Amino acid sequence: MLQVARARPWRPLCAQSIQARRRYVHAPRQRTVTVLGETYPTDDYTNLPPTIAELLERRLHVTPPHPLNTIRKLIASHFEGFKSYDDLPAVVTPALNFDSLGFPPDHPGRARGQSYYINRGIMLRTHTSAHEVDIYRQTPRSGGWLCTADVYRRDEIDRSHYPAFHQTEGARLVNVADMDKLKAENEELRRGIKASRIIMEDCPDFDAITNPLQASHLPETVLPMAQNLKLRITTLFMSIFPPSTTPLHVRWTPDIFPWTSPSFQLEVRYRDAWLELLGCGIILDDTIARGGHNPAEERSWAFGMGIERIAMPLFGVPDIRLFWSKDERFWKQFKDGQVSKFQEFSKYPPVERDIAFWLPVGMAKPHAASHAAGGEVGGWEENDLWDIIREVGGDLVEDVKIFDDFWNEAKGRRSLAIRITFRSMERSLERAEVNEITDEITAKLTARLAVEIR
Ligand code: FA5
Ligand code: MG
Repeated sequence: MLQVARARPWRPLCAQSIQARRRYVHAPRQRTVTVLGETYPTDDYTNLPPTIAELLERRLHVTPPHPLNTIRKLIASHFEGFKSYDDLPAVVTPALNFDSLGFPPDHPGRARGQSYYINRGIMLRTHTSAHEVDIYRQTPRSGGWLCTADVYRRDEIDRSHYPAFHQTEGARLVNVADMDKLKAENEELRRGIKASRIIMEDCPDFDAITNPLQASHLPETVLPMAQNLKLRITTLFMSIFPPSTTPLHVRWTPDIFPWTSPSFQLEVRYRDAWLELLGCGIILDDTIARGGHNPAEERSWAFGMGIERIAMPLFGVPDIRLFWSKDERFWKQFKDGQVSKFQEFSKYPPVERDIAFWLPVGMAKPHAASHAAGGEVGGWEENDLWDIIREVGGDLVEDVKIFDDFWNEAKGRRSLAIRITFRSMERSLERAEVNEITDEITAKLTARLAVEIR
C-alpha cells in the first residue's frame, strides 16, 4: 500500500468533516514517508504530497489500452534497433537527476519550489534525462536507446500542464568516422519529408553566440548530427500523425539545457496555439564521458518529449487530467496499439471560486523578472499555492489563475487574488461540495503559508 505518513491520504470528496480535515492541516510532520513500498526518513526538504505519491503506482505508460502506452509503442516502432527502458523507478537522487547532467548548484530546477523531494537526498525524477548517464553506460558504441517514464514537477495548473506527466527520452550514438553515412541517411529522410504534407519551420543548427558548437567539436561532426536529430524527430511525427486535410505544422527553435549544445525545442500547432512537444540537443562531451564513451570518437544526440503533449492532439484529448481518469468511459474508448479519436463525455459546467489574500508581512514586492524565472518572489513560492489547491481539490481543479496582484504601500503588503475553476470530467459538481473544498483550501493557505484572507 502506498502512503505518505505525514498525511492521511483522504480523497477530496469523501464525507469527512471540515473539522477532521482542519486537524490534518495542523498535523505535525511525520518522521517517515512510504513511497512504492519503501519507507524513507523525512527532513526539512520533504514536500511530497500524498496526492502525488499515489500517482507513482499508476504506471499508465505500460498499461494497455491507455493512449500513453500506445504512444510509447508507436515511438519505439519508429526507432528500430533502439533498446527500450520502460521500467526505471521514479525515486532518484538529486545527483542523478541534476549533477550527472551538469546542472549548476543554483539551477532553479533544484529548488524545493520546483521539484518534489522525499528528503534532501531523494527526490522524484523531474525528467527522463535522469537516467541518461546510466543508460549510456549500458549502450554499445554507435547504439541507440529509448526510455519512457512518469516524471514529476511542481508546475502551474492548466489544460496542458500537470504535476505528473510522461516523457520518452531517446538518444543515438554515432562514431565520428561515420558522418558520411549519416549524411546519406539525412538525404533519404529529407526526401521523405519533401514528399509529405508536413510543414516544418527549421531554425539554424547552431549560433556562435547563443547556441554554440562545443569547443572541441568541428562543424563536420556536429551539423550532420543536428540535422539527423531534427529529421528523425520530424519523420517520427510524420509517421505518428496520419495525413489529414490540415497538414501537421511544426517549428524548431533554439533552446538551452545544461548538458547539450547546441540545443533545440520542437512545437506543434494545435488548437490555434503552439504546444511544446520536446527539448533536445547534442550531448556535451562531459556527459558522454560520464556515460562511459569516448567523446573524441562518439557524438550523441538526445531528445526528451512530453508524451501527453503528443497524445492530446493525436487522440483529441482536450485536457491533460483525463489521462489519469479511472472512469471506464475513458478507458473503454481505447484499444491497445490503436489511435482513435476520444469522444468527450458530455461536458459538465465549470464552477468558479475566488480567494483574495494578503501575503505575510515582509514578503517582497512583486517583481516581473523573478516572476518569469519561476515564480519565487521574496520567499513566496507560487508552486506552494498550486500544490495546496491540487492537494485539496484533486482533479476537480481545471485551472487556477492569479487575476489580481497589487502592492499596498501603506500596509507594506502584497495582495493576491486567485480564481479557481472547478470542473469534473465525470459529473456535475454540487455547490456545497465546491464551497467545502474552497473553505478547506482557504484553511490550508492560512495554516501553511501564513496568508491573511481578505
Ligand atoms: C526536458 O525535460 C529535458 N530533459 C529534455 C531533453 C532531453 C533535452 C535530452 C536535451 C536532451 P523540458 O523541460 O522542456 O526538457 O520538457 C520536455 C517536454 O516535457 C516539454 O517539451 C513538454 O512536452 C513536456 N512537459 C514539460 N512540463 C510539462 C508538464 N507540466 N505537463 C506536461 N508535459 C510537460
Ligand atoms: Mg522546454
